[in-house]
Parts: sequence; C-alpha cells; structure tokens
Amino acid sequence: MIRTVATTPFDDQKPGTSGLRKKVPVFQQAHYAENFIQSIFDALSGFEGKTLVVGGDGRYYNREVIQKVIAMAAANGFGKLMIGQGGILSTPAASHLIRKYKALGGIILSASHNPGGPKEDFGIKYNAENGGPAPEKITDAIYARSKEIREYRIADIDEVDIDTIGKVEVEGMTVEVVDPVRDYADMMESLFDFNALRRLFESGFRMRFDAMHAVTGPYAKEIFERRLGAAEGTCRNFHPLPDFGGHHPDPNLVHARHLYEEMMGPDAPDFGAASDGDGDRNLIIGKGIFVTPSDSLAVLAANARVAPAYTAGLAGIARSMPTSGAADRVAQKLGIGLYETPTGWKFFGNLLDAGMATICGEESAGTGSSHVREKDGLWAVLLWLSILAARGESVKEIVEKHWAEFGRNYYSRHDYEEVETVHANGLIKELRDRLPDLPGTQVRGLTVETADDFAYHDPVDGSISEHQGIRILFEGGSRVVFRLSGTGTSGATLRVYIERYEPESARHGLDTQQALAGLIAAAEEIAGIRRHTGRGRPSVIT
Ligand code: VG1
Ligand code: CO
Repeated sequence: MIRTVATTPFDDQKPGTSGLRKKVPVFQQAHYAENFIQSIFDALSGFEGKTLVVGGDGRYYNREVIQKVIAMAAANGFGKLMIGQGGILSTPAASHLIRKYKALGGIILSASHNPGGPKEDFGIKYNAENGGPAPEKITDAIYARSKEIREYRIADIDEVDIDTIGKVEVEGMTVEVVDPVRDYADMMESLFDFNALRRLFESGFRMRFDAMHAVTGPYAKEIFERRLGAAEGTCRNFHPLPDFGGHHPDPNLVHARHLYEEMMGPDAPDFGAASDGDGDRNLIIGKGIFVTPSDSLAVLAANARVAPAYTAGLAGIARSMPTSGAADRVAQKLGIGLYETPTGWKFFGNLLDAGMATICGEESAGTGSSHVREKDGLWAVLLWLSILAARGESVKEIVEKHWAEFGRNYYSRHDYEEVETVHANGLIKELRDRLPDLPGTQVRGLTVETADDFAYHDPVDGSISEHQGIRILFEGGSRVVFRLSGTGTSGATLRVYIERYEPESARHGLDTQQALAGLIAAAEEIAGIRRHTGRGRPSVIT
C-alpha cells in the first residue's frame, strides 16, 4: 500500500560540496531523511519506470536509509533499483553502475572521510545520469524543494533483503541486488594492463593497501590480491565496519599515520596507498616519500600513456582551484588544456562529458578520469602501479625526476576545524572587503600581485559559481587561498592552502613546512586567523 505522509520542512537541508552531510541523530529525526529523499525525487522529472542505483559506504545508518529509499522509490514510481549487496557501493563503483546500466541516476549514502557511528556523520548525495554528482542547478532545486515540502510518498512494505544477490518485485518496482565489486573490477581490468601488473607483483614488488575499515576493502582484495596476485596480507583493514573501527577513514598523514610510519621505516614495502570511507580518495606513499595529491595528479597526467586506456594521450587536465599548479606545467608541456574549477567533483562533470578533460584532480587526495564521473581511489593506485611497472623506478625516483623536469610546487593545506561559524564567516568577510586594497601591498617581504574571490565560468554550459575561495597571489608565483569547507557537520572548518613554486633542483629537498614558513606567516598576517578564531595553529596539516 502506498501512503502520502504529511510533513513540515527542515531549514537545513542545503547540499554542500558533496551532498547533504549531518550527524546521524539529525538524520534520525522523524521525517528528516524522508523529506530530503522526496525533495530529490521532486527535483527530478521523467523517472517513471527508470532505474536508480543505490548504495553506500556501509557506515552506521546505511541499511536503514536504504530501506527508506526502497519504500519511497517504489511509491514514487521508479521502475527499478539496483542496489549493491549489503548496501555497499563505493562512490566510483556507483558512478560506473549508473553509466553502464544507463540508469537515471543514483543515491549514494556516505559522509566520505568523516567518522561513522551512532553519534557521527551520515550523508545522502544524488548523482545524475552521467554518473556524476548532481550539478548546482539540481542541488539548488533539491534545496528549494526541501524548504517547501509538505508531504512525501512511501510504500508500506516489509524490509527488503539486500544481502542476497538477485531480483525481487516490490510494489511493481524491481529491486535487483548486485555484486558491488564485479563490474567495477572488470572496468579496471579494461583500463589497465593487468598482465603487466601481475608481472610486477611476481617480480617481488611489495605493496601495502590500507582500506581503513571502509568501503574499498572488498574491492582491493579482489583487484590486488585475487586478480593481480599480490601477496595475501597486502590489503589491511579490509572489512568495512559501520564505525570504521572508531577511526576517521581519512587517508591523510594524520589518520593514516601508521601507513606513513611503515613507509618511512627500514622494512618499508615498495608502495603504500590508502583510500577513504567511500573509496573516492587516495593516499600515495612511496618508500621514504609522501606524494602530495597535487604532485600525484601531475605525475599521473605526465605518465598516463603507459596505461592502455590513455595511450592516445589526454584531451586536457582539470584541477580544483586550490590544487597546486604542478599539473598546469604538465598540461603546458603536453600542449593540452588546463581547467581550473571550484572545489568539488561536480564541477568536472561538464568538462569530462564534453571531452575537454581526461584526468582531473583535487588537492584533497582526489584523482580520477573520464572512466567515471567521480574521483576514484583505486583507479589512482592502479595508474601509479602501471607507471611503476612501466618505468621500473621507485616512487621516489619518479617524483624527484618529475620535479627536476618541471620544478617543484611546495604545497600544504592547513585546516582549522570546528571553528565557530560566526568567527569563520567574519574572517572571510573581512578578507573579501579588503580585496581591492591588497594588490601592491607588502607582507613579510612578499608583494601581493593580485587578490580575488574565485568565480568559475563553466565553459560548457555558461553557468557561473561565485565565492569559491579567496586567492592571494604574490609576485613570483606563490599564493595562499582561504575557503570554508562545505562538508563539515559541526561548526566551520577554515582551509588555508599554501603554495610556492621552486624551479631550482638544488632546492627541491627542503622540508615542506619550512619551505613554506614565510608564506604561512604572511597568511596569518593577512587574514588574522588567530585574532578571528583564537587558534594559534591548525588542527590538521596535510
Ligand atoms: C572536501 C574537499 C574537496 C572534496 C570534498 C568531497 O570539501 O576539500 O576537494 O571534493 O571534500 O570529497 P570541503 O568543502 O570540505 O573542502 V569526499 O571524499 O568527502 O566525497
Ligand atoms: Co570520499
């Protein structure tokens, strides 16, 4: 039986950088998740009889919300749901299923790298038929609807078994539970030369992959250990857990510290990698060297032709604005376009759809390509492995040669987490108001060349996205960028991105924080971080 349930709007359902993210207890309020799901459906049209892909990173509350989606999709008239077994789908795997089976779109349940559990984070995101995060036009419509919603439709049904592969009918809608890994692993096999990678592992190459108790565990086991023959034990923490074992599934130097230490230690394997809660991010660490995501993007782009999927070369490279300019130099050398977009993968979709870019990346450990419309952690690992196999050199040699050829972009991000929202907004507003006066001023011996509030003009659909981060460029090519996170669930997070270009090989071996010390001090002086937030130092440095 289908019911129409009366409801009242919530005023806080504005999707952020990557969907709606809130604490679990917020989602557990009566009607909260239902309102948002119905708002998604109301913002779409023509879905009668169409397919929707559904899955998540397995975090706490995943199963409950999947049951709600099933009951509501049936009541709203969808033709079919395709659900990952156990409710599991990594974000890139969901993107692939949407594309492969020509679904109308997908609902991905994740709060990515944020912790999971009864008091931690949850999220709901809608992806469109190209497999990518809904563009702002759709997320704005969802938000607008959520402020007016008065009712939702839901079917009164028993809980549907999502653990058994197969098809069942629910109120005239087909629910198909699929293997979450197979199609994705097959696609990876079509992009990369798995024979070459098998030979690499046969030759004694050792790798450590840390799934951080998040969604990539089953994918990594299948691809690295079963299909590529990496030694058993290559993958660690590969059982997805609803609370990620109590950790942050955030593959950075803070939360994946153990991996970093192993890779710097005497018995380090040749290659170390990790991925985040929903499998779209990657951390790359070679023996004795951490590769910043911005450098990783540049190295992957410069060497992509070693993999069968990219032998014809790249159409272009896209990076988010705060990501370092290392990839720009590669694009220049290759004679291809370089596109600078706002933070968040949704902005890459149009460039990929239009065939203007092939590889995209963000400084936040996200890299991906035109094979899906999300960033893809395991894809990045496989491309790195392909490069290591083809070049027969270590990660360190490859990165150092890259710097020698292109110069090094010293880069770091300083996060100030859980700052009071009014203070964070005050800091940004003050900076914005001062922008016209900054050019020409001297700060700590550096001269400001230009300063602006980044606005993106999408070259494909002409849409404009404003207020995407304050950029301050200094003479000589260094810069600092300030923006507020759009994925947090409590207070505000101020992100400060610091970059300095160094052409001289003799100066490529400096400690990053020391190499950036002057700029870090200038950022403090310009923005008054301590004055506004009371914080003397960042909570996370990546
Ligand atoms: C962060 C990152 C951004 C990334 C986004 C989603 O956003 O900075 O680069 O696309 O998370 O990634 P923000 O607004 O907090 O800076 V994920 O892996 O959380 O889906
Ligand atoms: Co993620």
